[in-house]
Amino acid sequence: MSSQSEAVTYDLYYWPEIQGRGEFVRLAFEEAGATYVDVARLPAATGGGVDAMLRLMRGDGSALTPFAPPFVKVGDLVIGQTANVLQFLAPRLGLVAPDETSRVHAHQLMLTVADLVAEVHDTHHPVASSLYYEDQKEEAVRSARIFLRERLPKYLGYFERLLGPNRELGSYVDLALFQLIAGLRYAFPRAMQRIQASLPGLVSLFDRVATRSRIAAYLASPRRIPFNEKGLFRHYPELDAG
Ligand SMILES: N[C@@H](CCC(=O)N[C@@H](CS)C(=O)NCC(=O)O)C(=O)O
Repeated sequence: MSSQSEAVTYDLYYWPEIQGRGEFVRLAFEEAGATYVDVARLPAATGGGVDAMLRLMRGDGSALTPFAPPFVKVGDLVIGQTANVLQFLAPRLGLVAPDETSRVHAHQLMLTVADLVAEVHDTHHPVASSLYYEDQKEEAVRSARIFLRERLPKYLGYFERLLGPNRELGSYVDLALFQLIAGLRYAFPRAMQRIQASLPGLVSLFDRVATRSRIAAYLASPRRIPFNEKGLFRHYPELDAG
């Protein structure tokens, strides 16, 4: 895969205190060694902060206004939707083979990752995103139980079959699968202990991505925000049916 990294600076806009969906984009930048600014994590005095992000989301008429973060700004271009952002960035960062089939298949898989991510979110917010977890805990317990029993093994089994033993997909989707496993292990340690026993390909991919030099350096740096209970992958022991 030839790297087409350009000497450009990418502005990433995402919530500053969580990994969330923004982490899929951060990992791509980090793996490529790209120059990027995590705008909302900078002080407002230097043009950063959440307000800078919200200003772009209100729209100023010069770019297609994104509905929600993460989004990326390159020059005048503003691009939203995680999978779409990665589809745009990957050829520029050398994170996908340049042929059409490779790009379309990587995008297809990233959209499947996005579907799974939405279901993970719905385990702790099954009724409404606007309600507190505590106000939908009963439904969350039920939702998480079914997710862990039926949906998660189905999704991960699918990715495992694609990977085969000791293989990588060879695109940014490998980074996304790494992040999925990291997040799922944080949120559901007991259930993942059981489920991952039949996922040797994904476990091996996780280990190998974690030790890639740029990713290892990133994970050890303060740029990697720790998982927490404000993000996408939340650890609530009552949701982690073993
Ligand atoms: N489908 C979008 C979902 C974006 C999304 O839900 N972003 C969250 C943070 S991870 C958000 O801030 N949503 C605000 C909202 O939905 O009102 C994507 O994959 O990027």
